[in-house]
Amino acid sequence: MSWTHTSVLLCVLTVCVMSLVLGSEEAQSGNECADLNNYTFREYRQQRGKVQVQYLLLTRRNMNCAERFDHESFSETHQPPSTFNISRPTKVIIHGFRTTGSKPTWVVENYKEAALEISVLINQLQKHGCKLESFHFIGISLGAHVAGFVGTLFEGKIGRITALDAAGPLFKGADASDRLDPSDALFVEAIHTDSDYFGISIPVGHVDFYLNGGKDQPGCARSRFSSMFGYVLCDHMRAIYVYMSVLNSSCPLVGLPCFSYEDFMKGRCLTCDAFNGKCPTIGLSENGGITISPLPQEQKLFLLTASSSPFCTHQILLQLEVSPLHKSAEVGVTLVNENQGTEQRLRLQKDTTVYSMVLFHPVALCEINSIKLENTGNRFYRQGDINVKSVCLSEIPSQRREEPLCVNNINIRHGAPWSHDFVQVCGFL
Ligand SMILES: [Ca+2]
Ligand SMILES: [Ca+2]
Repeated sequence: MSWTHTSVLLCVLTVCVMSLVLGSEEAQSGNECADLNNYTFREYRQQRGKVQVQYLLLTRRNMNCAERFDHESFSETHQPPSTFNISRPTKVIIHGFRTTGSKPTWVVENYKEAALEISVLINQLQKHGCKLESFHFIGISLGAHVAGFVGTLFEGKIGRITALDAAGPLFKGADASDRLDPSDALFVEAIHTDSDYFGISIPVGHVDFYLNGGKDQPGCARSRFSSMFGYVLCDHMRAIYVYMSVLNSSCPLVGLPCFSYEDFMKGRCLTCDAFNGKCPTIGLSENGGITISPLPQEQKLFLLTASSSPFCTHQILLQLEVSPLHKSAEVGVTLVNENQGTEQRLRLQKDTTVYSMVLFHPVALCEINSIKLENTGNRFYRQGDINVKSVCLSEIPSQRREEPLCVNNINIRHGAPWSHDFVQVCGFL
């Protein structure tokens, strides 16, 4: 499947269907590859607001050359496209907002109309023998709610909906029947990456993955002076890039159940006991790898990701115990492996002596060569020594049989960083 930045953003009123077909016929030999028409607002007005749903078919026989089709292609009097194999699962990818940045309220107005059109097609495919549970809708932004409404029309019997940063504005306060929710498919999963702007903040699936808290993503610009993509769309589009990367890569992205991102970052959610020890994963595993029954509803899951593909990172719990301080302080914690170090800061308060915090690092804990602690202090007054009774590291999700890596009784002076080398070998699993 060739998903590119532009193809993902092309046209809101476009539905792209990919059927995983291994047919024997050659696909559209001699024909030009079909592409989506990207209507302008003026063209849309000229059509008097009529929704134009376009369908492109991609199969393993024509992975890079889409075939256009319409409702007629699957009507009783027509033979379906030769590359379409009803016995194979079908992925329906529904696009989201336009790329122009203009507010596409005309699309929001018509999302149910688009869903109705798609439901006609699904009905026709059913008549050809396709099973409802074999459909997997992947909805991008507004497309997630279109998929949800298609699901409503089929009473939640379609197989799966994956929401890639489901649209937030106008949907957060909507009734569950007017937006994506867990009742729309047998399994609904949502990936949240821009819930403070274009995306939705409330959980809308059986499980909801909040990447880096779900609001802002690492590597995305925070300045208004950066490009349109960097500032406006980067967080929102990250869900798509992460999903594409997971489909192509070998490293898993697993979510940990937790009440809030704050609790997660404070190390209060370390296991997947609620899932019988098997953390839900982003990707194509059946039910996200969840084996418990019944499925949870609107379960929030948290994970940290890197800023670029393949986005995987290791989550490491830092536990720190210090002697009581006279003033608040700050510690810089750097984890180092062969060629990279990651530094994160921890604020220490006068009245607290025990801290825990989730750190991220590109490699597993067993590959980390050293830890460095720095008394980063305060520029405006002289920072006293920090007496660290113990500093411990452990991998998240927790492996019960693994003891944390600890160093005890350290004194860190301002301006004199302390570091410790680990001698360790990664175990064989
Ligand atoms: Ca719904
Ligand atoms: Ca954001």
